[in-house]
Amino acid sequence: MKDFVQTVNSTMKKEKNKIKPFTFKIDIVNKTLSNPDSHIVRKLSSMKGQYLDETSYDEMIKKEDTVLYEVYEKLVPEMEGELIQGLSIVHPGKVGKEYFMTKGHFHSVLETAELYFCLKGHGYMMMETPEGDWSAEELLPYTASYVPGRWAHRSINVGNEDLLMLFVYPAHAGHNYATIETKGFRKLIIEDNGNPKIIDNPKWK
Ligand code: S6P
Ligand code: ZN
Repeated sequence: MKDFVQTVNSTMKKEKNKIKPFTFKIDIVNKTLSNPDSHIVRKLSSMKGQYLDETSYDEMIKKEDTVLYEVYEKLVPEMEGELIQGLSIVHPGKVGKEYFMTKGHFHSVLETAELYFCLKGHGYMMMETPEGDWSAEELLPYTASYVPGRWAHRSINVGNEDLLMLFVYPAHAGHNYATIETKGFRKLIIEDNGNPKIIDNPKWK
């Protein structure tokens, strides 16, 4: 099995008139949410072609299809006005010199924004627009990173422990993964003498 997406709480109907106020607890020790509606697990095999060092990627995957990151979500009706929220956990590690990272995506409704709040770890939010702007925002515990509408986003763990973040985004946003899968991000983050370094992506199209 490659990645998996598990719908944990299938009894919760995602209809506007059924949704009620709720509260949830984030457990940063056990790295989960209380009563998550879904749990996404993404492995190395879902990132083919995304890492610069393809030889290291092939060698790693031959040994094990390592879990790179996980996402727990509290789901709500996928309509304008509602907000999806959840916990993302990017594990520490590297493929060659490049740190573990999420696939990254634009929102299908391009103008929708997102907020990330770092709870634990050290990372960067890599972002870019279709117009060619880019930004890499550092993530440390208790920093919040705002992803404006139009900006593709990818979380990168540059530390030695899990990178935990709470995220909140408009429920109708949707995900466009295809553009990043095809083009990549303009910039990458690699380790250079023990420190993260932002470099141009030579494979960017
Ligand atoms: C969704 C939001 C996050 C990501 C998560 C995993 O809009 O940005 O929940 O889904 O960080 O990243 P990705 O790129 O695999 O969806
Ligand atoms: Zn997003």
